[in-house]
Amino acid sequence: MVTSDSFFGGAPEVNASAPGRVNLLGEHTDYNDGYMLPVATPQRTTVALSRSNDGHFVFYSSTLDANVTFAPEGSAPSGFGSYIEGCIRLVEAEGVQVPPLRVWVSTDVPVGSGLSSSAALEVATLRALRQMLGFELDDVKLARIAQRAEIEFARVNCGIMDQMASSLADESNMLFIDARTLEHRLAPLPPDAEIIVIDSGIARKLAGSKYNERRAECEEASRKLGVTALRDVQDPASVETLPEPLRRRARHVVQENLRVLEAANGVSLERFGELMDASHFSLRDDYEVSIPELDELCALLRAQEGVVGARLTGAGFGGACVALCKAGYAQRAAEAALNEYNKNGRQGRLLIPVPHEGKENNESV
Ligand code: NG1
Repeated sequence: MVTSDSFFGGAPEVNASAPGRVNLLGEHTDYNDGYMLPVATPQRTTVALSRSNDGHFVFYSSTLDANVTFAPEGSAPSGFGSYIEGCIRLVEAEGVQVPPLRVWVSTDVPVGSGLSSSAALEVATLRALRQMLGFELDDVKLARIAQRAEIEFARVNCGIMDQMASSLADESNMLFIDARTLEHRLAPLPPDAEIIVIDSGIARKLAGSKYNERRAECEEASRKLGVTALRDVQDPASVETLPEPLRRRARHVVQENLRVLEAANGVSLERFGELMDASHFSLRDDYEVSIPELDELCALLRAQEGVVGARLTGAGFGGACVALCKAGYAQRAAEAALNEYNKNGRQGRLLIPVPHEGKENNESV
């Protein structure tokens, strides 16, 4: 592994960082122009930059111990370099001259667990570029460019939630986001709340193809209902006229938006938990993006003292579960749920609260 000091031969010109995100409520709503409530993760991605003196772009990821080098007229191969190159090319498209750079990346946001390590990389890269080159870029525009980098360069057809959260959320408040207008505001977590996130250890194999299938179903449901997007459905009962499976897909999105709006206005911890449970059951039964392992993990979390609600978080088909509990209960509840879940050789691991340094993630259980 190459340290930042040895990569740059001293200190870099600039250093910036950005968090991952965990979505508490509002799943599969962003591409339906709807609402969501993510918080920032304590884990962050750091990007350091200096001008390159050999005329080439050189990217190094200390997490992957991987290198990418290309000439200014060339491009990065697919992989972590394409997210960084995407940010650079889109900043150039805004009229900013970007010189060849050396870029050093390091992250403790878990990759592939649904905490948006890609958005953290994009947002940290754009923050570092803004700091080095001194151009004007507000945090919402920054999130939009980060999303375009993901869609156009990493070829992932994502909504705007991840980049908005990484750019604007913090750890102690939820960020209410309206995906259509990009209006956003910080909303306090319910009083005395603590967050648990556990990776199920199941890779999100079908996430890509099924994600696109769900998006297409939502678009078809909107067409049949005569609305621009499911966010525009005024009468929740109107979705009941749709043919299956569109009826259940649309019902999830419409009800999920209502849950977010209720939670964003301030509810008790217990009510927030009920809304999370309802979200999970809707994702499982109506949206059909859960798997038995996520259902089991959520049930185990719900059974622990102090836990008020649990749901899958992210696209589904694997990845992580998020739970909310009373302050002071998170560590014990997470460890007990994980212990039970990991019987029979499963590879679940604690992501939040962040396991103590020096320990393997699941050594604490
Ligand atoms: P995850 O599964 O956390 O990557 C994906 C989308 C989000 C959103 C959620 C479902 C990507 C990169 N992100 O999140 O925009 O649509 O699913 O709510 O695909």
